[in-house]
Amino acid sequence: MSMPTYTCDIFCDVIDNYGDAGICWRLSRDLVKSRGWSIRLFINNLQTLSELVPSVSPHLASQNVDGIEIEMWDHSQKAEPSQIVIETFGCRIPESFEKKIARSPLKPVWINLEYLSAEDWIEGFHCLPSLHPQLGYEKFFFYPGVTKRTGGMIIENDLIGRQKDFEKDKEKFLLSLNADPGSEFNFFVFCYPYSHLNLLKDALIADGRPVQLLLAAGKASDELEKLLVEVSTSIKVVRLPMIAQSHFDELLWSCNTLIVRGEDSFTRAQLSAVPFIWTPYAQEQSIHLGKLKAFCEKYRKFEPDDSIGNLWESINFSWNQGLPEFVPLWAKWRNNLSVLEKWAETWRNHLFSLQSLTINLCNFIEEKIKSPD
Ligand code: TRH
Repeated sequence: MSMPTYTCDIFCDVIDNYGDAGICWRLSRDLVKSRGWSIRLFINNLQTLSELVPSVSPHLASQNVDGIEIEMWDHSQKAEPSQIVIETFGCRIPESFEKKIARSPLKPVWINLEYLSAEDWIEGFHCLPSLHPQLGYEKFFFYPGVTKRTGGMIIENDLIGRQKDFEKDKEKFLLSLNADPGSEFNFFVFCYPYSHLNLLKDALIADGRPVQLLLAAGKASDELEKLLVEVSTSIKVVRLPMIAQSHFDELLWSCNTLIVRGEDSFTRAQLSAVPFIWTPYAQEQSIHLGKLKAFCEKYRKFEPDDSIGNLWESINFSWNQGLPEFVPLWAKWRNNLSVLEKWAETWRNHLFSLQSLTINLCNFIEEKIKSPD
């Protein structure tokens, strides 16, 4: 049965870092690839997008890459809305465009795609409409999440097949990064410059087992590398270039443990089934720790052994709060890697049972198109 295809505008306001552009691009790609939708991406920072997608030019205000029409944000002033308009992460789309949505003969379905959270309250808000105060037009909130009553996460159809196929290319991939393919423990680190890097250094030294650190491009890795310069030879440091987003999963699949951050690398870590430690984006009043706690509660339901659950929880909190327990916990983490791997796999199966956010979002939108009220 062929699926209906639609035209769709996605608005991306890059606030900082890579997550906003990263998620908008991932969604755009998946809607084109799996649904054949025509996507027009309005974005206000081509530089950031071009770092994730090297075939994007940071200088071309209009361009088509991988079947996606990319337009500078301001071009929306002269554009008419598509059948579907997705604003991301509560970015306020230009008022003139909002007015055009309300007037459009296409009666666009207007979605606000929110940030991922494991907090319970999002279930109550997922798919709820909100009426624009002046225009009286409905916008629907769509929440990515980790439970059945949320939108789930973007899971590409070919993800598992790609991961299986990658096994045979792993050695070549690691060599291409100047990493040793024979290393017994590959540890990917992607965190923030304000992360507690000294603790990580102390933990690696105290543990003493050989480790190959694959350090993501960026300032945090510059700092960590400096800290590790005169440290024992059991720690091999590999500085990575910015890897194209299309190969980011391969990097994760090459590792035994990951430190990831924000939203998109956090979701990809979960989908890789490689044990991970999460660095949520720091927010005022420690809101991010509440998000970590909420995730932890959901995640722990999939691990029957409380001592392993405690290990995950305490290593994540000590990492994010800069507590010295992180150091002995790291050794414990390595000792329990196979159990952590099994747990990560069980969790991934759970995420698959929620279906891809792309499917859930498309089903929701198609329903709205069929029966608008
Ligand atoms: O860059 P981030 O910290 O983004 C964050 C979060 O989205 C956060 O929720 C938001 O509020 C804040 O930005 C403004 O982390 P995140 O979400 O993991 O995004 C990183 C993206 O970069 C992701 O798509 C993976 C990609 N990436 C690569 O493609 N190659 C690389 O080499 C690296 C290091 C990252």
